[in-house]
Amino acid sequence: MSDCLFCKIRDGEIQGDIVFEDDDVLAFNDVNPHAPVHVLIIPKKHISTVNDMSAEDVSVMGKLFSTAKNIALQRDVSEDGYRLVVNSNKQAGQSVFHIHMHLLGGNKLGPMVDRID
Ligand code: DGP
Repeated sequence: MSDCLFCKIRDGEIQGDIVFEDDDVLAFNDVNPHAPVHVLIIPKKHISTVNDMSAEDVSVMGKLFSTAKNIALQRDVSEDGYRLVVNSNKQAGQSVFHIHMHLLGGNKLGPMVDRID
């Protein structure tokens, strides 16, 4: 059994508020939303970080973007705008080590990162 939280949501061992699923991709609402729309989009395949991607994973990463586009349309944030974020490793704030794309929208978002001088 996997220790990965998002693999457990994928496998139904932990309940997820799923908004989209196909053979390769799963999307569910973030448990701790930072915006009115905050959806996490993951490859079903366990890949820990962007650093762990291989050539065969390129197409599923493209599917994360097309899924984000479709969900943004469904949730009516396409026109006003939304943000897609993939944190990679600890210093970037990654806390769950299964690649996930954050889709954030529904209000005006602040600066993407604190300015570092
Ligand atoms: P990151 O910091 O980029 O690794 O984002 C991880 C996100 O995962 C964070 O926004 C909170 C969310 N999260 C953590 N645990 C759960 C959970 O059990 N269910 C759901 N739906 N989201 C979770």
